[in-house]
Amino acid sequence: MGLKVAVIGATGNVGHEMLNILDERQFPATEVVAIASRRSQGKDVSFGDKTLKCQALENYDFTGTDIAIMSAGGSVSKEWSPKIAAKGAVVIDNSSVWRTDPDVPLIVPEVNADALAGYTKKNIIANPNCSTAQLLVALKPLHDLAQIERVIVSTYQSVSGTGKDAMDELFNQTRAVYVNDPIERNIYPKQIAFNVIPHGGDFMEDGYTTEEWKMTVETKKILDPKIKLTATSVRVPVFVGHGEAVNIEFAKPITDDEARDALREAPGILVVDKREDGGYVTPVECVGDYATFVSRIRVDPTVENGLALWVVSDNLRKGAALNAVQIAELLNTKYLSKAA
Ligand code: 11C
Repeated sequence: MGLKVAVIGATGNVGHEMLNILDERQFPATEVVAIASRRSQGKDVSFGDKTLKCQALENYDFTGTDIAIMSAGGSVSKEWSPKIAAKGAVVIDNSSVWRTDPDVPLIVPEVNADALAGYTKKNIIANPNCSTAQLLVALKPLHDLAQIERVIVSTYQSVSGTGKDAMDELFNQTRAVYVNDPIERNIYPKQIAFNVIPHGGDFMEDGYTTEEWKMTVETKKILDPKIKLTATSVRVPVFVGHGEAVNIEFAKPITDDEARDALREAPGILVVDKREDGGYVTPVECVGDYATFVSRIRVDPTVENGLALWVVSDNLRKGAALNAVQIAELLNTKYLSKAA
């Protein structure tokens, strides 16, 4: 017997990919239910070759639901995850509200699958921020090899990380530049078309943004609390696919060849690293893919035991929907399997 799965936030960018990925990976569900806000009740969403009608979160009875995969934002999750969990469904939540809760495992299956066992405390599992998920898939095999001490990350984050309205803003501003119309801004504080904005999330007192802070605390919780990480999050005029320039300092010596070999063997990674024009992966090439791509692997000679690399992945997939579905798969095979 399979599972009953609810996808909450089914009309959003990530919800759409969750439904696609559940179908693509043939998740063993007997029933998949699409759930959205009351405003989207009755709206059609695609699930493989089927169409699902969205049901309103407020009216839906979660009794009998096994897994609720949620991407509906922090305030909805804060209110609804405990209510859904109390009905017996395990919630896999894509927002940031549960990630630092010590009673909620924060999981990247390729990195810390064993931590999933702790989900029974609240019946809630957190999915990391998109920029953290792809980074940690790449850091894990290198940490196993030579023990990471410090990481410096600069992100190149696509506008789909902000949501559908931000994708429209990039499209409309780009068009406006070409036809010489006034540039309208509703989502970002500065023009995003033909520009980059060194700001993701909200500003904190120390000058970092929440987007940068999340990478630090999530890396500590998922991979190793001893790792020091500093990030600069930058929004770029790309629709889908987050890039990251990463500098890593290790406790032990490591060569670029050793790093490349370890990354090639690691789950979820594709190494594309030819030292020639175009011998690396860019965001547009990773759209729709499951992999985290690693390119430009080289020694950083400015520190002892240093490496520099480029990491890119589909932020709506490994950064959100795919990671959530992988957690659901792990939950099913290790803890919930109803197989006869
Ligand atoms: C972005 N990473 O690209 C964000 C989106 O904490 O899940 C997801 C924010 C989060 O803007």
